[in-house]
Amino acid sequence: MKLLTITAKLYYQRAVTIIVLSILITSCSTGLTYNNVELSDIKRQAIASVAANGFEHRESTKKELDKVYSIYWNSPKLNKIHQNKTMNTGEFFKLVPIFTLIDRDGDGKADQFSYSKTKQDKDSKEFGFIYDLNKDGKIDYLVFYGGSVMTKELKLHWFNYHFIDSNFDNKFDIYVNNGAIDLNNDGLIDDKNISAWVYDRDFDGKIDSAEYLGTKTPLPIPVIDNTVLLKTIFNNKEQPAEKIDSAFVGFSEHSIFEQILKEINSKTHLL
Ligand SMILES: [Ca+2]
Ligand SMILES: [Ca+2]
Ligand SMILES: [Ca+2]
Ligand SMILES: [Ca+2]
Repeated sequence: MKLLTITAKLYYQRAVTIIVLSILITSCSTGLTYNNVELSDIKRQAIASVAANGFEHRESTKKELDKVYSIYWNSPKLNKIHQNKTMNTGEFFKLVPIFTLIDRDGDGKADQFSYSKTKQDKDSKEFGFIYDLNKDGKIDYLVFYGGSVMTKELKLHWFNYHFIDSNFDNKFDIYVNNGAIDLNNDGLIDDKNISAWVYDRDFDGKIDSAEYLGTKTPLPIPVIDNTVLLKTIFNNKEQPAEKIDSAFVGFSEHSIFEQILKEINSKTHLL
């Protein structure tokens, strides 16, 4: 009788141990992997590798975070961790008033945001991926979806925009058109690696300098009175360059992207 009780106790303890272990294993692993690496590790490693990169290495930072963007974009999980009416006003937000934060890798923290017409809308093109490079709990690097453009080889290429807060003061000071540049104005992108970079180097909210990178040598773009003329695929022969100012690139207060950054950063507990 005693032996039976001891055996039963042992079985009970073993069963409890197995249950506890499997709970622990399940909670440690999201199961979302890419090439056998956990998605959250891919993001963490990318941030660790680019966080120490200075301004000189901005192109490699861009490439690294683009890689994370496409891996996450192709991952199946779309876990909404916040969804509500936007706190922002203005024409853009009236069209897409629902603000959503999405966890793509299952670590409970937001990797993506979107603005959509309704809560059920799954096809909103107004979305981007977010990074906190200096790990202060605030987003300082945002990659916004652009759309598809045609390459010289007549292949589709998905381009995007990078918005960067390089001095971590919660305001963007670098804007990148990443992959929709058409320097010879033939209606096709010259090279998907060519990007236009626009800078506010003294952080006063106004554009100071700009250049094309990804060309043989950097090509400076003139800045006149807080505006630059960018040769993008969206222009035509009559209007060969797109005139953009500090509001367009998200530098000045109340610009759409400043407001987006503020809204994302107001959800500190989800970042
Ligand atoms: Ca996450
Ligand atoms: Ca940050
Ligand atoms: Ca800044
Ligand atoms: Ca400036």
